[in-house]
Amino acid sequence: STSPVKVAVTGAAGQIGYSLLFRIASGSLFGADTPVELRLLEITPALKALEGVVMELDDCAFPTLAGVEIGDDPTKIFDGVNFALLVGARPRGPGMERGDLLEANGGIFAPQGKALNEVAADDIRVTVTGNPANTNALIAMSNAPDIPSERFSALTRLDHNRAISQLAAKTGAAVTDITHMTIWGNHSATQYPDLFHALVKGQNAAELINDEDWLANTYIPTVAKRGAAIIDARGASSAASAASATIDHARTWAQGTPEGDWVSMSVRSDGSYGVPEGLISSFPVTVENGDWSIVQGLDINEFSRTRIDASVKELGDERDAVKGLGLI
Ligand code: NAX
Repeated sequence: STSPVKVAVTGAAGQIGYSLLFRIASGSLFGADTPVELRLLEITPALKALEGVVMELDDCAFPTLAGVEIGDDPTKIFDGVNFALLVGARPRGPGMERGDLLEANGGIFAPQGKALNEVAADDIRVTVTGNPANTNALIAMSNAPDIPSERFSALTRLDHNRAISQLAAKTGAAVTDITHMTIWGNHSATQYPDLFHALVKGQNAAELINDEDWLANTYIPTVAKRGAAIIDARGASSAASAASATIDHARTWAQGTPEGDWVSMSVRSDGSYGVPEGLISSFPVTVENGDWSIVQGLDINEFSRTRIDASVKELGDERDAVKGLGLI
């Protein structure tokens, strides 16, 4: 039998955690033949609630769940972990400025980066879901100098999945008919879902729809503001879909992209497509043998250029702000 994959989840007692843990434990991430050990990190006041979640995990009697450890000390919980899903973050409170938000999250992601650097397994792969995800990933990466920077990523797979779903609805296609979707930039309202390279049954999506007004004024805002629409409807932010996207992201990273397609991941820019080197920005990527590469050579038209640049500028501003705060 194979030894268990150790998966750390932070913010494990939160909404996303409540969906994510059961998916991982049931084998959705690594398959039915790979045992997993869960390492769950929470802040001290949430540990009691987390104990309740662990009782429910026990009660599922998942054959793939080899063990669960919980705690509030990242250097203990991250010890030997192969995957870290950093979900717990500080939400923006009333009257909180962006600088306060970045600082509060720096207080979480800088120490977590340091702890991963110290104790994680050599093959550690880190995915940041907690917002502001891209900049939190940048902070964690910058505080983990011994971990190769390509092992850090932020989640834009939920945006990617939303973009596929909205395009499928518009064209009457199945989600499985859609390939080559890309989210560029930041996981924020400035993100840019790109239909100029997406294909619907092999046909170029932008050409098929041939309606720039719909693209600019309906499609892009619907995808980018989907999170807010869900809060309006549900009275709580997206959780099950965010958990599902986190699974998709980590599974793709472990198992690779299908031949002839790509996915969106926020990863460290090497300067591709004019995105300044070092920013954690969303790109089209392929994954092979656990390593991602940014898809090269795509033509970027004027419509796309303006929108990619605007989102990347926001990432640059966030980087400057956390640099100013001494977090990176
Ligand atoms: P919840 O507030 O339900 O849960 C967050 C949990 O994190 C809480 O239990 C809290 O105690 C814990 N936490 C806080 N600080 C911690 C620390 N230092 N160490 C460990 N745990 C800590 O939020 P939830 O709805 O689960 O969302 C979690 C994060 O995901 C938020 O930042 C949210 O904005 C972000 N999202 C990101 C998405 C994406 O696509 N990248 C989409 C969904 C979601 O909005």
